[in-house]
Amino acid sequence: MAGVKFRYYDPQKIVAGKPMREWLPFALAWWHALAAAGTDMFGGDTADKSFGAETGTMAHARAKADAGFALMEKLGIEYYCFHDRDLAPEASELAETNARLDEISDYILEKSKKTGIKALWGTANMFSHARYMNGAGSSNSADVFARAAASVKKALELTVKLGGRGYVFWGGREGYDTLWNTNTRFETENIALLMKAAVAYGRKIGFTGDFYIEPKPKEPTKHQYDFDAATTILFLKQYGLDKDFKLNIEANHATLAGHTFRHELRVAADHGMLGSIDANTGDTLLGWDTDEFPYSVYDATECMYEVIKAGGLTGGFNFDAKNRRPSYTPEDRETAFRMSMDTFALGLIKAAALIEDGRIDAFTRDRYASYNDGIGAKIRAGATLEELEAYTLAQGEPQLPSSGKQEELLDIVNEVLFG
Ligand code: XUL
Ligand code: CO
Repeated sequence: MAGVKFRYYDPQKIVAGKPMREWLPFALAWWHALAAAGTDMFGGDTADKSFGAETGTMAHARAKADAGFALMEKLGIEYYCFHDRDLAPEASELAETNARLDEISDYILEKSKKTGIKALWGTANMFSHARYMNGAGSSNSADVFARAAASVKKALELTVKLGGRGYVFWGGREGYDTLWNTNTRFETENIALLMKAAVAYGRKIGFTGDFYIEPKPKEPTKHQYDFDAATTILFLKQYGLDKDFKLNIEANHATLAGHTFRHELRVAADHGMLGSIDANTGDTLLGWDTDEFPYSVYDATECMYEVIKAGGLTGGFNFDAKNRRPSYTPEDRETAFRMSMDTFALGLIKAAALIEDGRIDAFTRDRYASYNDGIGAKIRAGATLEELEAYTLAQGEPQLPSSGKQEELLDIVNEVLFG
């Protein structure tokens, strides 16, 4: 039971036909909540994330798990997301690295059994180590590709063991910095081969969840292959991966790609591929991935409108977010989660109210009324150019389309949101 007082989040409250907790499976990101301590390009840690143990040790790995579960229990968060590297420090040999992962996942599994808190998704960190300087699946080195595959294998095993709903590929360095040294076609084929091998192994060991790609256009590479939702969907369809994969849409990645968060959600949903969400926000004045805790009720309302229309997520809402560097206390951490959970809860309430109000949906539906019958119905059935020319010659020039009424719709949104 959550020990935190929320203003809007009430897990059992029914909104749009389902309890809030079913619409909003919140998750804690192990890397931000339990590791990131404020270091940036210009300065070191401000927060203390040692949790009473020496960092880089297995004792610290256990202390992180203890702190993570305590925080999730307090907040009533039922899921967490992890990279292999977040759980236990890497050793010099793969066998020892894997043994450490076995040990810590046994420890986490015990906590999971006691609390019911499970993994939302797992992934392999294939971007931090120097070996991945040119990517993992897209590396020019076949040995690095093989090493990455070994990490994916282990991370999939961990995901299944920890009850994960999904497995994520974020192509951290799966991109290029210059086309002068890059065979883009070869690299994308290899990324697809790594993903195909992952699907085959995952299904073999009983992973029934979704694989996700998390699009991001750049950073750390100049260009990343999984640039945005549309690019990623094309890639998945081209390589026959679209039945096993969906998308994990991150708000800050959307804006880096020059889209709104809502646009990326809509594109994914239009293709039946909206799987999960990395809930955070960027800063319009900063051109990088600042991973801030989401606070905009307007953005959250737009998000939840798309999620309700899509019928919900197979994944959840992973707070891929960290406190600002000067907000470094444990209390700040708790407040950040509480504030963002309330933001999405209020977004859900307001999105449901917009749908219930019905004016916007009715307007959008009626805007296309000219396709309901007559020539419009013929177009929808696949009219030829000759037929359409004959129609226009007989009919004369068309009238202007009906007004988009954008300002009126924005006014309705304000009215529903703010009264
Ligand atoms: C990086 C990012 C990652 C992924 C998981 O921008 O979002 O943390 O979510 O690798
Ligand atoms: Co992310």
